[in-house]
Amino acid sequence: MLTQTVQTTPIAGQKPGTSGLRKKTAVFQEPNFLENYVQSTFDGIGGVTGKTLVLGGDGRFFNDTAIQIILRMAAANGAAKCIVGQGGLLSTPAASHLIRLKQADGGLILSASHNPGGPDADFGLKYNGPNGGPAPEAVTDAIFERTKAIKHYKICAADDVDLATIGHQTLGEMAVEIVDPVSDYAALMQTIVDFDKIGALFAGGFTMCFDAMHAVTGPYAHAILEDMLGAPKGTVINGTPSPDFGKGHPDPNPTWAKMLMNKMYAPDAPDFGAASDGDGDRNMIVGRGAYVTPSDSLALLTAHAHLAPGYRDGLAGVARSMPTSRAVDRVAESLGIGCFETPTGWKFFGNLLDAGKVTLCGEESAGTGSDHVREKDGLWAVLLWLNILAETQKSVSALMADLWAAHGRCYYARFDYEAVDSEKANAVIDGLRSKLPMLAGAMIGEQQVQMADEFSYVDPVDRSRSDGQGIRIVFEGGARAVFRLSGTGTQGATIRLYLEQLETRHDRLSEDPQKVLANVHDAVLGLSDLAAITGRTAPDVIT
Ligand code: VG1
Ligand code: CO
Repeated sequence: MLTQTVQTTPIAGQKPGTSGLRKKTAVFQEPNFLENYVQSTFDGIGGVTGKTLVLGGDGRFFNDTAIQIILRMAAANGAAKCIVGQGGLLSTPAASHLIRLKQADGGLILSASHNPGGPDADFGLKYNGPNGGPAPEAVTDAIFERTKAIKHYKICAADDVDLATIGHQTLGEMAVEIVDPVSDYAALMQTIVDFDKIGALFAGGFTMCFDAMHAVTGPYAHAILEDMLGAPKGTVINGTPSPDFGKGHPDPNPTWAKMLMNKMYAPDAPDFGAASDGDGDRNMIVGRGAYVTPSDSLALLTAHAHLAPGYRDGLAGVARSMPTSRAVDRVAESLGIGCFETPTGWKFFGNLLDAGKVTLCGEESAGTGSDHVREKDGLWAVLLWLNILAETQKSVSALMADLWAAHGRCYYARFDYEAVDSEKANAVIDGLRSKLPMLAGAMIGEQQVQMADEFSYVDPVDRSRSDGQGIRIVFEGGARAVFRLSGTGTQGATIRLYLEQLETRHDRLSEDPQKVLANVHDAVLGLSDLAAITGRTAPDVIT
């Protein structure tokens, strides 16, 4: 096998964001771009000589080509072994599990998650460490530094690896094992939730629709929901992964999962609906005529997790990202367990999970997970919901009504202003930052500010510090607003505005969220000058 050292020039400014590096596909396809970033990753983690890596992606356009390049580079860099999902497929949680199960040294996940795929859309690459979780900031910083200095990369000349056939092969000196992407993950799920109970639920006529959105969870959902749990064929829709996600936007929210929403709000709606994103780490939960916000879903799972075998002994604690609503805080308090508030992005949960401080964690962006892997896990959340539905024999809307009656309801919405000129987006945040010192105690519209700051996080385990994690404004009376810039977009900047309003009055628990949030919305939008600075009068997406 011929190993080549190819001279190259640094790639400017390729900083991994909230979840790895995300770019337009065409950028990843530029000569040497992927190679430079992969070599920077290998260098940034101290080389891959003798290491075992897990490799797989969500099946989007360029997935297969990129995997062959990465395999040839891993071999040239002296890796001992690569474990690859058959067909190049691995959901993000399944990759996290494989890293842990096989005690690999890390893994590379090819995905731009919920971003669309295709030649004109997005691609991404993420490195996960030996604990199965997204690289912490110290590692992504090291990778970023290498992208600025890289002068050559190593690759070998070899035929393509046969990704279709399960079993063992070699690429030069490197071993390659092609594994079934689903079986180990499915076996893990059987240790966490009660498959017999859920099977009995389906046998009793319970109906469900799972929208895989033409993305990676299709094969997982067909195998687990239909084949193992006995849900009727057709329960899973859009279940074949496609390189451009059927020209869709594989983001499980009411805007993009329209097909599922229409089914769930129709007169003959199934009992339960769910969807997952491009790489299978997100989930959307919807009952018959009842959409559940991700923040509420985290609170509900926290309240009832002990009903599933994997959590029978209770939870050590929970964690949520800062913009996620404080619904879970209220449940955690009633359970007498700790509740941690972290910056956005799953990498911040890793240390808490590793240290055994938390068992469940989640984000407002449809991410929920537990200590079974080190990523958020879409299908796991769906299965835990099913376990709870089977145990309680209640509907989704009845479970939510009970939760709100017990803890109050945190009305919640997120407004996204996408593809904003980066300078203008920064100006909005800078403007808010400059107003922070004057805000405490001030009246904004009809609302009095209790506390306003820019969120900083000190990791309770390794004391690492992350600044600039979003502007938060907390009001007297249970309202809160958060402004932050997205770290996953590929075009300009995305401003996210997160709004929350707690309601504990029992006769006000079924209001229209937008109406309840109108007050805090108008107050903070005025304060931010967002419309004046960006020229945007309405968000692109509300979730
Ligand atoms: C978004 C979400 C964040 C999530 C991240 C990765 O990040 O807000 O909660 O962890 O996507 O999710 P940002 O920086 O754009 O707000 V995934 O499913 O794309 O890996
Ligand atoms: Co995702």
